[in-house]
Amino acid sequence: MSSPFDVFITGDDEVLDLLAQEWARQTSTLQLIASENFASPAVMAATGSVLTNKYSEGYPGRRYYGGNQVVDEIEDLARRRLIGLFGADHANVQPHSGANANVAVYQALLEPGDTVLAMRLDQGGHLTHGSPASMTSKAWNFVSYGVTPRNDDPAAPGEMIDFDNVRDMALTHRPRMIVAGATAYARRIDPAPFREIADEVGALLMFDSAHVAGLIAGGSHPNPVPYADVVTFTTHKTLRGPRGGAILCRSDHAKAIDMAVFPGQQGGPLEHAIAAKAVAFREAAQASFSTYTRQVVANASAFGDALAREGFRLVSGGSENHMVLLDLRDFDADLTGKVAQEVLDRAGITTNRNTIPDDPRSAFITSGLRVGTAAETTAGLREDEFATVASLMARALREREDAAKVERVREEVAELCALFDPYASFTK
Ligand code: DSN
Repeated sequence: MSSPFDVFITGDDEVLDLLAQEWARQTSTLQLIASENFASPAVMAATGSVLTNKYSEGYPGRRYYGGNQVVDEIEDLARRRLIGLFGADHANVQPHSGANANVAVYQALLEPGDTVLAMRLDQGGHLTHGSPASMTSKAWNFVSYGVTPRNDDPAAPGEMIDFDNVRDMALTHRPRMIVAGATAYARRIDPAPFREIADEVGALLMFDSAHVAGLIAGGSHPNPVPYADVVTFTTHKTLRGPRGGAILCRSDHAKAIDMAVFPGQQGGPLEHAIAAKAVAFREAAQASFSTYTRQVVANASAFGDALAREGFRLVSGGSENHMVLLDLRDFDADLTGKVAQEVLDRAGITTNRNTIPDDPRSAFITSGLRVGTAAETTAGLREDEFATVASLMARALREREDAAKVERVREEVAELCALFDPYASFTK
């Protein structure tokens, strides 16, 4: 069956067939990748709109091409809605991705070689937080902070951002910028202590809220805008918009940020994506979106509890956002993240392997698995269903050598998915 969104793709059976396969995959298997979601039909329609035809290098009122009267209004609308959602001075909605947004901020506010203090990739940070594999580490001098050591006492869980380490590193290295925010970290990130440390050493503060932007917009997580000089994020994770990025900043950084995005990093903006961002920002301002984000967080907490009951160790002992980071070694010392991801794929449960703090295995193999609740909460799953998903995951992984048993899990997953149409909630 084709997706209802493919109606205008006629006469191209190869693409139609592949889209139908992907529609079937997304709707008959469980989407647990923490950085994914189901965008609304309105977001998808805007993404596929006539705006894809237009070139509009520059910014509203200052374009290098003619014919941008309507596009100017679209981009202004997106900026206004975004500023309204988070309360910032200035918004740039042109970044094609979160990585572009981060690099544009570095380019805008740093000189080549400046020191930046950010979370290390293997402790939960992002590639653009100065990973050796990223160009960011070649252009700027990244030093890193991490999380506290593992502590299995539930009253004082470890593997939380180590603010003593952040402060020590800041005092030692005197960075020009501190980056808060993470990509594989299941706890709430409080912007206030980052601001205090940044002020103590005279550093700028950038908050990368790619994962939690939707939780912030929905009021389920603290808003970093009053604390940070710049906030970056992606629009397609918990925020549930089109794939893309955005930047919020204080007015004194606005000109430099805009110049760094265009012409510094990018050429023509994707105005169809910007229209879709505008749609998503309006959706995120509704009361129903706050309800959704509260459920995302409640689901992740319940999912983590259920996974712990199945014998998985939760990195940091729990979840306060939309994700759970699992250490697989307590469940099965021989089970790697790579094998777990592959087995779960066969069982119709889509996840991603992830390094965990102090992981003895490589980033390609890993001892961890990251799961998230944003997408399947959109589809309507609640705490009870996430407990069922935890037991399906555990069964598939325990019985991974028995293809028939893994196939039985896949059938049960399909039965569960058949009860939860990800697009039903948008038509209620
Ligand atoms: N790597 C993406 C994620 O899944 O978190 C962020 O860029």
